Amino acid sequence: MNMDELKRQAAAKALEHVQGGMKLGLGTGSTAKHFVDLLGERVKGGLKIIGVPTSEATRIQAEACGVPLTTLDEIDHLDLTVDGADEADPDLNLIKGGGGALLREKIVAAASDRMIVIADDSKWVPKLGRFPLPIEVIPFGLGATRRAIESVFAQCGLTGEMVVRPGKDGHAFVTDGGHWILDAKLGTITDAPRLGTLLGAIPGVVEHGLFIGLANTIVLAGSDGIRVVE
Ligand code: ABF
Repeated sequence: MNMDELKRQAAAKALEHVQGGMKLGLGTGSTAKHFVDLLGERVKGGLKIIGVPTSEATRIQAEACGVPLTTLDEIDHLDLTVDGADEADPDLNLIKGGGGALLREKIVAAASDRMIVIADDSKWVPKLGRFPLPIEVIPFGLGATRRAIESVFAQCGLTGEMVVRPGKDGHAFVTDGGHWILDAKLGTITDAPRLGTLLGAIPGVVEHGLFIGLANTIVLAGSDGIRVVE
C-alpha cells in the first residue's frame, strides 16, 4: 500500500469522530488534506459542521470542497482539531511545522477541546528530534534571535545546524503570518517540554514546532493496519 493511501486511511479513521454540529479545526499538510476532502464529501451528504482552517492552503481547499468556515473571532472554542504531524512520540508530543503552518496550527489546536493527529506510521518515533525542529521567527534581529536559540540548545545539551528555510527564487520561505522559519537539526531531544518552554521565552521566536500536551489521540496508519494511541 502506498504512503498516500495510508494517509487517507488515517484521515478516514479520524472522520469517525466527527459528529453533526461540531466546530472543527482543519489541519494542514498532505494527510490533513485527505481529511478535508473526506469531510467535504460528508458535508455534501448533509453533515452540518463548521471549520477553522490552519492555513491559507487549507482555507482554499475547504472552500473548494464546500466546507463552511469561520474564525476564532466568531466562535469561542473548537470541539475537535484534526491535523497531521512530522513526528509523534509515546507521550503524544509532536514536532509540526514542516509544512510551514505551525503558528496557526498551534493556535487552533490550543483553542480545541480535543486534537486527533493523523499520520502514516513513519512519523512515530521513540523520542522527538529526528525531524528538524521548525522555529518561526521575526526577520528583524535574526542574528540575536539565533544566538538566543543556540544558547537554549546548549542549556538542553543539544547541538545542531540551523538554517533559514528557503522559499522560492532564493529568498526565505515566508509563513502565512509573514515570518521566517529556522529549521534546527537536533537529533534526539531528551526533554522536549523544557526545550519548548525555553524557546517560547525568546523575544524573536514567534512559535516553535514542539506541540507539547496538545494531542489527545494519534491515529497511525501502517501496512499492518491502523493503530490508535491515546
Ligand atoms: C502539518 O503538515 C504539519 O504541521 C506537518 O508539518 C505536516 C505534515 O505533513 P504531511 O501530512 O504532509 O506529512 O500537519
